[in-house]
Amino acid sequence: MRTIKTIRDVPTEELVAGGAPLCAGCPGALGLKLALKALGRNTIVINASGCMTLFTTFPFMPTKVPWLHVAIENAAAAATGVRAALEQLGRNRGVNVLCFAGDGATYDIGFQALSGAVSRRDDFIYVCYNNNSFSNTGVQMSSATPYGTCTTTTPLDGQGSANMLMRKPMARIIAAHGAPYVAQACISDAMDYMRKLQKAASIPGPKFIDLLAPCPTGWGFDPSKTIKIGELAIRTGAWPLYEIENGRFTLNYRPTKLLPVREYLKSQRRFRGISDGVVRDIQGFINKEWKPLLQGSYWDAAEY
Ligand SMILES: Cc1ncc(C[n+]2csc(CCOP(=O)(O)OP(=O)(O)O)c2C)c(N)n1
Ligand code: SF4
Ligand SMILES: [Mg+2]
Repeated sequence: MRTIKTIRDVPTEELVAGGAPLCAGCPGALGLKLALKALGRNTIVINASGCMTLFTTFPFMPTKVPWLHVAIENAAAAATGVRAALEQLGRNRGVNVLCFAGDGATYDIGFQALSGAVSRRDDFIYVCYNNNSFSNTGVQMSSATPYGTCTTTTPLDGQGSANMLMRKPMARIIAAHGAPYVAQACISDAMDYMRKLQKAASIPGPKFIDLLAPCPTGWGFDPSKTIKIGELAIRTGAWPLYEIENGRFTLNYRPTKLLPVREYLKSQRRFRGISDGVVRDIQGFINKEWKPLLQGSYWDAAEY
């Protein structure tokens, strides 16, 4: 694994071949490609059922590293098993065990397995590619779906409201388990994401990265805009980039001024029709969250 400091260090070798039957502009596909560039060939991928499972529709196998497709509930439990098997075989050294799972699999259906594996201090990297919904089955709300978002199970109610629940603060929940490395990243900042992956790989124990993955199909934007939408999420403060290393919080993107969140919301059909009041609520949540974040008081920040 070559350390990536600048873009020149990024390997040109592709460990994911083209031609997978995912949507154009798919953020999960990009997240996986970048993960394998950062972690290299000595990686075993464990995938929970979701959109990324389409990568490996039998008999096609586009990844040049081993790929274990498991049920939606148990990616982290499978990581425990893979690590134990590697140990028994004496082939443990330098191998990255990478769970690559959606937000539905992570925040909801596979949460118990993840919590257990982190509590046991098993050695794996867990990337949640977070497209804010159960996309593969028709864009249903998950507990990663932010307040104010329309999904097929939280449609507009006629008064400009949609999902009225706050998302689970998953990075914070895993940090509270005592995981040695936890981060939020976004596919639009590839260098930050790959740096985080390499740092995670250098630390023993459970590592968790919540990767914002703007999904053209589920969020309603043109597939050419995936990176742009991720940038807007970062620059409006809707998705802060940070890492928590052995309890030490670092904010990775500190803007002089955040863009108004309306810029982010108006770029996607999933927010079309929400009322000005809901937009004001969201801006209020972000303003409230960023005050403590900028002062380094992570645990005082209620996340949007
Ligand atoms: C126990 C169980 N419930 C439901 C499903 C059906 N299912 C397959 S993929 C999927 C969506 C997963 O959502 P997420 O983890 O966010 O991944 P995404 O589809 O967004 O990539 C669901 C609900 C399943 N495979 N197993
Ligand atoms: S629905 Fe979204 S996450 Fe799923 S394959 Fe399409 S773009 Fe990718
Ligand atoms: Mg999802």
